[in-house]
Amino acid sequence: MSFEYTEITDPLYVQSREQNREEDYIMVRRKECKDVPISIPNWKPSAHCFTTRFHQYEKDLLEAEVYSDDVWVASYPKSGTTWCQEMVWLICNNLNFNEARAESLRTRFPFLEVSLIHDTQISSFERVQKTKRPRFIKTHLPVSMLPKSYWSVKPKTVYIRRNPKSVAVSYYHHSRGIFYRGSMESFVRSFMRDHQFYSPYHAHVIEYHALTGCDNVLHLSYEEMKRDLPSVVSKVCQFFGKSYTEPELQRLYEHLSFASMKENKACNYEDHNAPSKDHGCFIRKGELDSWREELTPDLIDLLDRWTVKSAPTDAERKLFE
Ligand code: PPS
Repeated sequence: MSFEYTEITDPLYVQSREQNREEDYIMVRRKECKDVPISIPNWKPSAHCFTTRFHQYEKDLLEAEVYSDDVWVASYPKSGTTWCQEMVWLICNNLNFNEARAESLRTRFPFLEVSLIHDTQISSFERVQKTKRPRFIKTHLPVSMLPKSYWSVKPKTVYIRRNPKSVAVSYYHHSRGIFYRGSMESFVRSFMRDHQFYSPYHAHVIEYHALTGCDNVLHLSYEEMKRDLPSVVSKVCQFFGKSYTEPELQRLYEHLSFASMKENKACNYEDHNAPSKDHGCFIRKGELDSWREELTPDLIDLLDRWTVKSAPTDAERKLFE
């Protein structure tokens, strides 16, 4: 077995799972990970939160084929993945707005490991395998769990991060809309104890930023997309060797605006796996700091202290501003 599994015995999780109808989570850790080029001294892969479903897909995940013309978008959940995917897909596809509106992002940009999260008709690994090249692949996997051949092929990858307070709030609404029955406070506390899917959050972000010799990875943040979309688009165009006229770019900015994406069914995941409308649409609020209104001062303080503890260096801490 390439992974080790540890049951979560934390009484807070056990109690919360019963009260809040949480999933049966388990911590999964890649045992050996010599293939990941990382600059963290004495690095050991973290254990990440998944469900026991993971057992079934261990091999599919590690042995998944990776091609040099793949385009990957990676992130911790709720970090602006969908927004980033739509931008990347359009930039790489000659701004084909017609196809982008006609075909769901789910089909254009499949989610590699979604079968780890919920039942799918066919395995998502198989589906991605069969996708016509060049493939566009979404993943929330941490670096230690990327397929083995990722590290020899090194396909172009855009990693997007978002500040922990916004992620916490967005993740709460997303989970609440699907299965979670607890309060914002219980959710945030369990997020800080790494008991939400894909956690720990900080290690996810820090590890992607500590990769060495990986000029195939472009790092972006939700915050910079919000503050200055044109400069992010320019970086992404340069990364993929693309250039567009000013009127074309104006159309792209408009297409990627929150108002436009909220109305765009191809990006809205308006199906059974989307959060229920009570907790907002998938494309919900799209703000930089709506956490100020949604989190209590105590939770804000706890989240800030958690970041200070989990990101010990100044450079690391900067990733979470
Ligand atoms: S997921 O489920 O992990 O793939 O979610 P993800 O796409 O990473 O994150 C969803 C949040 O991104 C916001 N979003 C946007 N914000 C601004 N502008 C645009 N165009 C946009 N598109 C998506 C979305 O609203 C979610 O954030 P919150 O804070 O919940 O609104």
